[in-house]
Amino acid sequence: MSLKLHGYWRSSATYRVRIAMHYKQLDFDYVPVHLVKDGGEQKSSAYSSMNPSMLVPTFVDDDADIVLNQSLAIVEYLDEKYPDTPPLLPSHTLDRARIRAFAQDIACDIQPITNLRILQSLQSDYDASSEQKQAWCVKWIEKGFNALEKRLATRSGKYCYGYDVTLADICLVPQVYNALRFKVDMQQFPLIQKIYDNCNELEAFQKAMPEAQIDAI
Ligand SMILES: N[C@@H](CCC(=O)N[C@@H](CS)C(=O)NCC(=O)O)C(=O)O
Repeated sequence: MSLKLHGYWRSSATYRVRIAMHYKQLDFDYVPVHLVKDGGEQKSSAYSSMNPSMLVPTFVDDDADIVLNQSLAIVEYLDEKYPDTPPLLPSHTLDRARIRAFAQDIACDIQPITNLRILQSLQSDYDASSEQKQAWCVKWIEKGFNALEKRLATRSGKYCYGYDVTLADICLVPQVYNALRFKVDMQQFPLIQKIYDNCNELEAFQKAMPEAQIDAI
């Protein structure tokens, strides 16, 4: 198959792209990259020669000789490349900017500080315990979610931005999945929880769930 997504079942950045690809009903091969086994396959020479950032996901289109990293860039590329599929960004400039800002609140300001290599560094460089690492994640996710909950109070409908699925939902759902893993008390965030539940009723979100992937353990 020409389209490939290299990723890891529990990686929230990979999860974003999986949702987008299923939502757009694109055929693709999912290629697992184990982030922990043998020190992490993302650091292998085979993977890092394709993606020197040594992070997942990496999107590959063999037919077009395209290799892309960064989940938001990949999703926006797919949105533009396949205009006959359901859009993930609206046509109105200001709406697009607001949705990108919401997505970046998650992808730039929450997820990166709770990423695997940050947690590994907290442990190896600062001797952080498992409890301290978990507390770190809960702290930054809650801080981010407090802001998102306020934003949703002004603009959400069934989904983050009105009644259509957008890039914002594609970022929110994997971040909530992470929050649940780290045992964040979601009762504090009723709108986020409601949108998470609404999205997960859709087939594309179900197909993209970590537990539905071939590398899930
Ligand atoms: N900003 C990147 C983030 C990529 C990222 O952080 N990926 C994580 C998994 S969600 C990863 O590969 N971690 C491996 C590591 O930390 O060594 C994107 O959106 O694609």
